[in-house]
Amino acid sequence: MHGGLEDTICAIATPAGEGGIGIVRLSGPQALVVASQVVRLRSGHPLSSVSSHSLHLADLVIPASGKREEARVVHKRPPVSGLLDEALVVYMKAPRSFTAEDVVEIQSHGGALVLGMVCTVCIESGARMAEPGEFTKRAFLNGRLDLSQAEAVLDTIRATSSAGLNIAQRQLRGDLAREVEQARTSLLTVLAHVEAGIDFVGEDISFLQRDELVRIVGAACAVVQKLEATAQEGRILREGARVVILGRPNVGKSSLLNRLLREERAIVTAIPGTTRDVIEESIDLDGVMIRLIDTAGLRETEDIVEQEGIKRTRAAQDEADLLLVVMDGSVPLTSDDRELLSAVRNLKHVVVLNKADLADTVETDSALVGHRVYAISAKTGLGVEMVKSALRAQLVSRGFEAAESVTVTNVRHRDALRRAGESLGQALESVQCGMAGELVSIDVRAAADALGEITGAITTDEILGRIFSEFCIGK
Ligand SMILES: Nc1nc2c(ncn2[C@@H]2O[C@H](COP(=O)(O)OP(=O)(O)OP(=O)(O)O)[C@@H](O)[C@H]2O)c(=O)[nH]1
Ligand SMILES: [Mg+2]
Repeated sequence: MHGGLEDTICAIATPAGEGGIGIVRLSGPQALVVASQVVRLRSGHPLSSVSSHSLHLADLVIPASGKREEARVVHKRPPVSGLLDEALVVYMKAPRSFTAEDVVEIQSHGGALVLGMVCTVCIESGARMAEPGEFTKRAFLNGRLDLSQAEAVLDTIRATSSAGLNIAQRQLRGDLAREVEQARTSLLTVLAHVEAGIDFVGEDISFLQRDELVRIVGAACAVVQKLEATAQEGRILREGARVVILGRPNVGKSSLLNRLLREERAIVTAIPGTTRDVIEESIDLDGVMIRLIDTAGLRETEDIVEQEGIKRTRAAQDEADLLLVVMDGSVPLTSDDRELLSAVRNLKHVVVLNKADLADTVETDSALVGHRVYAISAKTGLGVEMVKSALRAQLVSRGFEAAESVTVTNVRHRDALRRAGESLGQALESVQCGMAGELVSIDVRAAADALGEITGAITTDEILGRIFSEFCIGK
């Protein structure tokens, strides 16, 4: 990313395409000066005279100044001079803005041409085009957000379920950062003591220190492990869970998919081997997004197309967060059913005995002992709500809804937590084995640094580049 904080940056902050309104955002020391080129307040006052955080009606104009001739041009030059649009304009004085810099937002009608022209004039007046995520990056660099909060901005924009949104909002409010920072601060205190001990006493840690050290490092370790343990579920809440529907042919897998989706998405026939390809659709289970994957029925077959389908079933199965195993409950279990039951025994799964509207002959079969079994009818809808609750409960077992709980959703955070946990485990072991303070402090330092990566207390341009390049321009 080029350019420092002294630049004034500009971008269209609303999505591309037509919209009722569109917003051009300016941030940086020259925001007011630049915006003044394109904004003429209806009140007749100069833009620089308005009070912060108030909205003003204005005309947007192309200025006649010669400045434009020498300027850098990014957008196409506007073909006409004069009036562009009418707009509402707000000035947010530093540091009370998203970036903690002077910000001007120009809300015009949401036409691509108008917004592009407003940007062009701003750029010709001294601003430069913002890089992807640069507004949020500035909020971070200016200390308005820590790194985990900056990432929560993106999670909020991309949230696909209410649960995911809820977690992103808690992270944006600093819940994760607070827990991580607390643990890191306690480790830094330990480090200061241990290092002082090394410098001044010139020998190992005293016994008293040792107890205290074990206590503090142990507490930090517990926090790290607690957070890390939420990551599996966190990923599901953020990205959705992959639930693969498995079973032998003709048991009603596609019928169940259709029933759960409440639409006739997959073809259903009485002919075994109907589904050949993998069919994937999303449903929202009470705030949790689930990708439901219907597959080709598992059996030995000579049919090349069906063989390929079964290959895809196996591949989908490997990437599943949960298996929804379907059996025909109106007939005795077959050897294929039994084989499948034992294959999924140690995987996360739910078993449904379908066609309960016909007869329920197998519910007492000993092969089902130890499995979570639901008798249902995809045809009538009987028991389907129970299956939905069971799926949700299997996927998100923890009380993540509780206001005080913090859930880790980000792979980068999980990785940092894992490294911190490993270093802390190592440190505890070294203390208990009576190792020298120097050795202990190396691991404690590594853990503190790993935690610092989460909040951005420890960071590199490379990490920042990677995080913010995922954002769109204007965010
Ligand atoms: N009576 C009854 N019939 C059902 C039920 N569910 C499915 N069927 C019937 O069972 C047959 C097979 O249903 P599908 O949903 O195509 O089964 P499938 O498991 O997807 O089959 P393949 O794609 O061939 O593996 C169809 O004739 C359905 O109408 C049910 O709950 N009750
Ligand atoms: Mg099918």
